[in-house]
Amino acid sequence: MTNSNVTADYRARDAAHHIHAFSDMKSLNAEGCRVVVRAEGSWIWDSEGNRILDGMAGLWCVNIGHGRKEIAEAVQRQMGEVSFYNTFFKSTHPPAIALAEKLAEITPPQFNRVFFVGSGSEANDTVIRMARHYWTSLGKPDKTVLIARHNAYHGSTLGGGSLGGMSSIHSQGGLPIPGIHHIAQPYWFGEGGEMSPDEFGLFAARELEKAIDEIGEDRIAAFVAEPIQGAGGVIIPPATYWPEVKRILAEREILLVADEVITGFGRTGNWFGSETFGIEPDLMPIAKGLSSGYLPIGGVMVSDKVADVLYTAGEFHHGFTYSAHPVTAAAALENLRILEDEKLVERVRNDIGPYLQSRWRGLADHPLVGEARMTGLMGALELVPNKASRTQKFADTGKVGTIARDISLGNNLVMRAVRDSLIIAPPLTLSHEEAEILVASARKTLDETQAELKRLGLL
Ligand code: PXG
Repeated sequence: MTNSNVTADYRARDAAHHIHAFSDMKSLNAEGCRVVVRAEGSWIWDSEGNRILDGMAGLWCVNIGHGRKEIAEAVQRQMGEVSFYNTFFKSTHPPAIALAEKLAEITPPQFNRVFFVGSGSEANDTVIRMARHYWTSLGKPDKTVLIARHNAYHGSTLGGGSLGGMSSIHSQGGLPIPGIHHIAQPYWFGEGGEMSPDEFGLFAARELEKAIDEIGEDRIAAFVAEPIQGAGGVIIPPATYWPEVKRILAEREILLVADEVITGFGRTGNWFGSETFGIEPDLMPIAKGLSSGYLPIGGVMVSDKVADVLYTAGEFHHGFTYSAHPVTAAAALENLRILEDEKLVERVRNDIGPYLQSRWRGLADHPLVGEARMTGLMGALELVPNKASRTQKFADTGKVGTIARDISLGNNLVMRAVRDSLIIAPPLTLSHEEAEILVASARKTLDETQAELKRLGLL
């Protein structure tokens, strides 16, 4: 069969039976989707034979790059020993023990215990139940409210989708669940108005203080936030934001939950985004980079403060069949070995991080770019109709972002569109040469997008 026949066959079968995540199936099937048939290092190949630079590391997760044989071998070894056993009924197994021990070693010092789950959404659902259970165990059952932020992403289960601040998710299936309160996000470029970034950082942090005062500290269980919002558009808070949140919480009895599902495992140039921003969370959901996406595994890191209470509170009626699944744990352990042995976190901090950041920020000179920002290896380009104005936006938000994203794919670079911004979060193994290709393709994409917008009368 020719490439196009192969693709047509795949597409027809996919269209007939497969409901995709976060997709309008009618329009997806009309258009036909990309069939990814191979992946190696920073690259994916589609069924048409295109070789495409994976600027999104799969879905913010393939930190060690695609196709590492060592993970396959570790998985095969574990399959041959114990392919599955549960951790519910007074049982454990060597990979769960070793991974929990390793996580205690590499996470910040307050974390010595982990609750395993299968995904970031499950981690955040676990956080909701665990934070409330913690306060109940301390004799404060009224502390149930979780404060999170508009435009946050914490998953798409009932709990994770409720904690997240995406109105599109809330509009379906009866979300949010009760007891979740959303406050402003620290998105200076989009919402900072006339304030300087530092002024806006303080303003956004003090929205937390205001909410606590309104709701009452005696009713609040936790503040939940991504150190940098990922799916919300790589929103890097102004330098004043996290120190002010820290001050506000230091004066109050409220748990801090740092959702490290994207920012964990080297993405920001430290093992965890909490370290990059100097925060000390009480609970820390993790997933994605824990196994570099090779197999689905996540967890909640539980600080000594919380664990010491939970351990006196009897049974926590919570868990999943695949909590600490031995094969996923073996994959995660091997992934952590690679991150450590190849010094990939240090590489993001001292080498490829600063290298790509300087090239990426160079794109700010393009007429379409209002801001080019990046921390570690997660970055965004804000596309605007008029560079001179931060407040002027394209009509019909999202249209220009989607046009640019599609042009980027045509240029063999995966970028993700969020509203009218373009996002990247490449593998931490990205080479300097690949960084140059990435930035050159992004610039070409900007040029072609500009021409297309003019053609469509949108510029
Ligand atoms: N927390 C954060 C911070 C995330 O980014 C989750 C929780 C949920 O993880 P699971 O494993 O349940 O998907 C995420 C996931 C996107 C996109 O389009 C981002 C995520 C997932 C799917 C799509 O940017 N992040």
